[in-house]
Amino acid sequence: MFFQKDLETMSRKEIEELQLIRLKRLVKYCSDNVPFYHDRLEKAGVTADKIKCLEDIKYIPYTTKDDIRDNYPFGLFGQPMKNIVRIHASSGTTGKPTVVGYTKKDLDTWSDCMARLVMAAGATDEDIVQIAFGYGLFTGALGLHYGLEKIGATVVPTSSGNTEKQIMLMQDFKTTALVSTPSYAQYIGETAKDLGVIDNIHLRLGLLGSEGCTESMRDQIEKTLGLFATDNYGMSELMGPGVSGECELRCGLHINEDHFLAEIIDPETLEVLPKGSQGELVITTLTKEGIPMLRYRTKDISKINYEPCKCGRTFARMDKIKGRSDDMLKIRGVNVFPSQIESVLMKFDEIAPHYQLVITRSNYSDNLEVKIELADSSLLENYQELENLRGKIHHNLKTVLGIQTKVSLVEHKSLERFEGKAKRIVDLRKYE
Ligand code: DLL
Repeated sequence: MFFQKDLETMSRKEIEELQLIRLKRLVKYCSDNVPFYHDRLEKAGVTADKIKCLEDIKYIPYTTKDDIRDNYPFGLFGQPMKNIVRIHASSGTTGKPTVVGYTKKDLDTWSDCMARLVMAAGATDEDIVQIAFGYGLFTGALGLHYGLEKIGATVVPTSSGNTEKQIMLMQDFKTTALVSTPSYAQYIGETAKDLGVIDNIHLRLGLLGSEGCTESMRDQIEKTLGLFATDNYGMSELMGPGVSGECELRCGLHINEDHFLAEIIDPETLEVLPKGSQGELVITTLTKEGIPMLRYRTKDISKINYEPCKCGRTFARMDKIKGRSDDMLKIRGVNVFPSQIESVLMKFDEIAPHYQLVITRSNYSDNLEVKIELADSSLLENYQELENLRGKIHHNLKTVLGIQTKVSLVEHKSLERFEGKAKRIVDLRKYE
């Protein structure tokens, strides 16, 4: 089933012609409306006229998360605030979040993109869909919410958490589709089993995303919940979910190429790689007004197949995300950068600049332990002071990361030292 069949089945030539027109228009838009881009493009000698074919995109400088941070909060917006109708945010690399804004037209485009992907996955207007992504600054819930409403599905905005109630409503409403992270879907499944109500669950479809999911984890989720699950990819800086998603054939995630121009680059040399290579995904948002992105470095590793899909869609398909070219972690669906943690820790004189992040998984949920070395072990002798310090660090980490952590203060010089690049992350999660 298609939402916008004429667009989703354009020939490669038509897609590329449309992308070129939009790319040229975008370069002018960015130069005219965003001082940051104006200066960058001028310095690089790029004008819309210089872009004669899609390959000429190589003249445009990359944009990174740091550029958004340096222009916090609204500096990269392409429209005055009176035209911005929605704000979302995700984790920044230090204390401040990465903020994005949408115009009315952006919200329309977003729901169209989402509507295409949920229909490609098999959702219909007969579905009753429980959205178990957190509503709020995170883009996941509202992105799917609007897309599903657009196709006429019945949306139940349960948000994340409160699992038993989630399961009760699932039975009472005869919910047919679940929107969540793979790990939350797995947890819901296990809880329903433990409660002895798994046979009363009527789910047939899982629209999963926002974090990695191996095929074996997906198998497990499908078996437990008795549904068919697709993978959906996106990021706040680009729009949120709606960038790409699997169709029912599940052989790659269709990129909404009329709105997103994708490239694959070598994250070390920053060279554009030949079609079909694996590398870092770079995306240019071709139509976004609120916060347009020129060649945004996603840091996600994937590759792209440009062959038309047997489902009839011609939009290129990206592989499931293979990893990251930076050290960002997804913990309980939330992006966590070690640099955010470091920025909190460095404010405390009582601790040494040595820490370790240990990530484990229990009950289908991630746990983050932050082990921090004391600057002076004498503090260990004063329990009350130690607890006060632990409490303060815990509070500040919660404020910056938005998730709970376990803070462990350890003796001076007890953490490993490194001669080369420090290895501070110990990721013990097992998905298989
Ligand atoms: O996670 C947007 C989203 C919401 C996508 C709901 C799909 C469904 P952020 O919070 O900005 O946005 O996180 C973006 O999450 O750069 C990837 O590293 C990771 N990510 C997102 N989707 C997937 C996926 C949303 N399907 C970051 N598989 C991205 C693996 C994913 N990683």
